[in-house]
Amino acid sequence: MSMFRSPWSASDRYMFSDVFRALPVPLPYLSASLTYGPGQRHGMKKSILHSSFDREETCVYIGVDYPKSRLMRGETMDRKQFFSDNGYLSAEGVFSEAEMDDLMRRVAALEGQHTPFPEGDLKWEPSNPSVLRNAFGLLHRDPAFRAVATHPRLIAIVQELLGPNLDIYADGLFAKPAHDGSVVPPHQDMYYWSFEPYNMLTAWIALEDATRENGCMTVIPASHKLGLLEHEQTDVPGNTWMLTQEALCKLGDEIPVELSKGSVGFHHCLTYHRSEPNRSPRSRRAYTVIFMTGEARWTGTGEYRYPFLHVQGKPSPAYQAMEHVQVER
Ligand SMILES: O=C(O)CCC(=O)C(=O)O
Repeated sequence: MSMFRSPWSASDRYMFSDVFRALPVPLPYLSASLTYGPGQRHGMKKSILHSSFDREETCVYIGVDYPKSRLMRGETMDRKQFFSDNGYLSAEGVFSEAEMDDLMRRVAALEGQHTPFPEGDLKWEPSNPSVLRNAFGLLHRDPAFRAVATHPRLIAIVQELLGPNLDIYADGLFAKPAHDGSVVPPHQDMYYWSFEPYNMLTAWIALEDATRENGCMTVIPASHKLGLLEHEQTDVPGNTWMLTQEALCKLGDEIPVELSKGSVGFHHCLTYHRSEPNRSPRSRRAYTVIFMTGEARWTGTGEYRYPFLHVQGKPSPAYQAMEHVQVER
């Protein structure tokens, strides 16, 4: 194994293809994927280019700092591979600050109850009943949320991860007001949902910067590979299930997923995740959209709370069956 530092570290001067061209190996022998971990805030992520370029699996690790604009561009990394290996992915700068500000204004209108909304779709912070903790079914009531949930920039990434046939199962606001936003205990989303196969993901859209201080999500990389684990009931309002102690013991180390405003964190439906209370003076709000593939079948017995939304490609059996089921509103 040889190891050398990139001469372009911390520089924005070269495109990924330039890096490739400059490597001292012929391209046919090079298979590469760009991965990046949590770390620097506001879009500057420490990136590593893993390259396997000869039959002896010699590796070159090159430190490259890619700015936000670079990470946004799909062509520079194998996002599908990263997501399939790790069960999560962060994409920087998918939405603009202005797009997020517009949704934030709409959240504020909901909080002030200036927007008519079914009370059952709103959940308030137990410690502060004037502050929203969750709001569900937003895309069915507000075209601005629907536009973000189905935005081509978002769908392009979801399509990379799940394939071309996409439906939306549900959407919701996950808000943590400054100082008292409450905990979300560790869980796998699939424990809450009634679909097969277990091949769904959540797009967690950061309406504001999400940091360790204000309760960003933490995930355990590759935990989605362990299948559906045992959960037990909690008394946290809105989050009724958490992984059992026994299940938690099987899992590895967790990492925080810090995201700047307008960035999107994706997590697989079996990926362990949780979030801490918000102990900071800054609120942390996220809009989440749950996607399913064209294979998704509904395995539940009850009625659907919200109609599914067909996005593109072949509609799933779950979506098709919905036409025959009364949606409870
Ligand atoms: O926003 C959070 O803190 C938790 C969100 C969550 O559990 C989810 O999106 O599945």
